[in-house]
Amino acid sequence: MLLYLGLGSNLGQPVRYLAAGLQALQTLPNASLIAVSGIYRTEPIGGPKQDDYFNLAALISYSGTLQQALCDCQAIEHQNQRIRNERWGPRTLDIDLLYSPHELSNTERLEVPHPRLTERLFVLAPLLQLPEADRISINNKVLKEWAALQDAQHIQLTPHHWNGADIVEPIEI
Ligand code: PH2
Ligand code: MG
Ligand code: MG
Repeated sequence: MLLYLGLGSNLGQPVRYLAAGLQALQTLPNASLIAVSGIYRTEPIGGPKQDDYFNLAALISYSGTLQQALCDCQAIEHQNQRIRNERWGPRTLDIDLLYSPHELSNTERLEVPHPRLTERLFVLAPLLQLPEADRISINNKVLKEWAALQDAQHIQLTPHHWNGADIVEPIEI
């Protein structure tokens, strides 16, 4: 199945954690990384006062169920010193299952589409850079329409990008 993921980090060296997350996804035997968005620096939404986040979205092809994908993503979070404490608190690495074209989950442990996907510009902006994402419709609105409804949430595209193996900054010459 195709699966859109949202990655976020705001502790330690966030860009390094995002890169480690993508590298771990690449290494999963039952997943392949199809596309990675740009990397955004974003104002924290919810939770305590905390540092800015770095967010990106990725599209993977996954052979398994959504529940298995959740287990795989949580294992990667765990390998990256993710400690679960306060809701919406700071974290080294968060990997959220955002959307899958043919799959739904509505259990207490896992909701796909992600229940807050339509409210968060830090998710919508990177997601909209991925293949076919402009065709995703949730509650009768396409993602661009949801993005237009957001209050100004401060987000900024960084010069960092995924080069297929790592997140790098362009070198000025
Ligand atoms: N994640 C949260 C809570 N708030 N804010 C930003 N900007 N980016 C996030 O990834 C984020 C957040 C909980 O997962
Ligand atoms: Mg999250
Ligand atoms: Mg999460």
